[in-house]
Amino acid sequence: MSNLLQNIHSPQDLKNLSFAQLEKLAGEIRELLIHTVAANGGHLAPNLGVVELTLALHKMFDSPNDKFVWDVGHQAYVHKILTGRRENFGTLRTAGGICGFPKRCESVHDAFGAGHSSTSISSALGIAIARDMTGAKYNVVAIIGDGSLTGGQAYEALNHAGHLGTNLTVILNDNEMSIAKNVGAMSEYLAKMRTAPTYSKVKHDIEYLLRRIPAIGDSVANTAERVKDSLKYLLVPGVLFEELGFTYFGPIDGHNIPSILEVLDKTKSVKGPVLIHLLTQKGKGYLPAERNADKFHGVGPFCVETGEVIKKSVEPPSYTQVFSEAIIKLAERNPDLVAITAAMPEGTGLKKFSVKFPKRFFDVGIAEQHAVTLAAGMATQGKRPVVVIYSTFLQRAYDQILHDVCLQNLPVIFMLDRAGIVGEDGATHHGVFDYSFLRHIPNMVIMAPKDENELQNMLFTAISLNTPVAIRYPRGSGVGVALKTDFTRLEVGKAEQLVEGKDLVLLAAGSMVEPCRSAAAFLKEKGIAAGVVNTRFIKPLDGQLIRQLARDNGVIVTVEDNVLTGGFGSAVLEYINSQHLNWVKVLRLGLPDKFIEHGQRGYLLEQYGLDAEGIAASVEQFIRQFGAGK
Ligand code: TPP
Repeated sequence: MSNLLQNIHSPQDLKNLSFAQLEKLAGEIRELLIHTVAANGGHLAPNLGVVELTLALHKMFDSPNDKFVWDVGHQAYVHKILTGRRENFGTLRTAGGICGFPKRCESVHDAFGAGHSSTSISSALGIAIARDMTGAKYNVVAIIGDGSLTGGQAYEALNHAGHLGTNLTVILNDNEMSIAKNVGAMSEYLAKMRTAPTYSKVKHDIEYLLRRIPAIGDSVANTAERVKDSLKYLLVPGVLFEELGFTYFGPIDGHNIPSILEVLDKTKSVKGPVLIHLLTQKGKGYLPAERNADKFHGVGPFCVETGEVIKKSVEPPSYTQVFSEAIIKLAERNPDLVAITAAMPEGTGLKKFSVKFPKRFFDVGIAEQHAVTLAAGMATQGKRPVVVIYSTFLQRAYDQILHDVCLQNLPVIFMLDRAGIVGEDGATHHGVFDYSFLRHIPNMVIMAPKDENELQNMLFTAISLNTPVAIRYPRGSGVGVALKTDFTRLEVGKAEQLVEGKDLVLLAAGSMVEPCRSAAAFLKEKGIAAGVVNTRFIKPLDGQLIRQLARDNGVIVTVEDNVLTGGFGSAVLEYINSQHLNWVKVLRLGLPDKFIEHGQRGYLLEQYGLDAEGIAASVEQFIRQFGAGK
């Protein structure tokens, strides 16, 4: 059997393929997707669902002249395969290899970069407006999932596009799933459209009725017309989008290439914005992913035959798992405790909570901003909301944290999972800005645990406080300490001295504590006595201890997996400056002022000198250059 895919080097190579060949090609692409993701991990189910759509888009349009904007961008693998990146596709998500998301610097075919959701319609509209201003002629297509359509920005953009009447195609890829089952009233509306009689059937039935009304006077006919008009609001699919100024096409089978091509062709001549509603199946063509689209949304390496995820050697439970159990225990004691997720019940560890306390659990969709202000509202009424959002996605809700929570000093607890370097998802997903974007907001308390027990104790402590609190913890396993069954309240703003050392002290934040302990051991072998402090509180800092360290050691090394700009080390420097501790020598270790690429987490930490060896090496060099002690 000939292999069609090996001859596809650019979208041009699709132009002469027949429907049958395109269908065969779809099968070959699915094979490549499954085998590559089985080896490297990645977003399998979303990509399996858009194979036909992507083929149709590249056959009908002319990228890079025509522009495709992929929402979130986790489903752009097929697009990458068809746009000159097939041969390199085996490097997907590895350091220096193909990125798992669209990236403008990777290819001219990636019209807009993404990783966070619900931005596609805005950026596509921006491109289309710019096109019209310059008098250029090309098509702009935004592809957005029904999950991403739960994000507010998508509506801001629809609202604006409908108002302007700009030529723009929005493809709604409706698979009824976000990562988990999609939630919300819009999702229910889309479901209604799926089952509602199609527009033509309704129109046909009403026209039939109208024809049968005998000519018994205008009033009956008028009434019938009015009924017809009103019925549209009940039955016609897409009326909501039509009312927003879009021409709606659908729902259409998103796995039928001829149907997609037909509708794309039709829309080319339509003036103003168009919305095409495609129905697809997440995980299509690979049974384990069809059955378990949630698990295969983003998956680690797995066995192709069985669909079983390949387990690494026995690892301690993840921070997420520890949190998942701790919040249940604490919720049993406190009936006011409620938990909120923005479309990530599984990833945040809240699934178990949702089963145990369905009335105290809220999945708001991909709506981080709403999640935060919702929590603020609940907190005014005595509830204790725990908002669990990955560090990177909380960036969205900066003003809500500032204006709705902190300004009113409301006791909302933010659990920032996946903080620090996350690994293969790369620049859009690393949670390396949170110390910087939270630290300067008044009333906020920020903690970072050194291990699993401390995570539990921090949550316990946070619930007892009457202020906003953020607790940030990394992706993956904890350090493997024996889990305590009881909780201890931590003293706010008190650090923990772990190792004494006369030459310098390593002031470590959160997941940097363990590597710092090892670094201190390496340094000891070299004759350098390094102390280690677990800072625990990034805000408020333990000023008393910093003053004492300044007096006793004279060399302070701060270590954080956050950008150095405005991060923990900056906070220590500010404190030292405010206290006029002018003699102290400070070395700040953390991430540089640039976006960190994708690659394995351990590899990236090593690259940026944040593993034990790297920390020890930087300290040794500093001591050689500037001397130890005071
Ligand atoms: N919050 C933001 C702001 N961005 C994100 N990328 C996420 C959360 C995590 N996330 C990635 S994809 C996804 C979520 C919640 C679901 C997207 O669902 P949908 O748009 O329907 O795409 P599908 O995977 O179903 O094709």
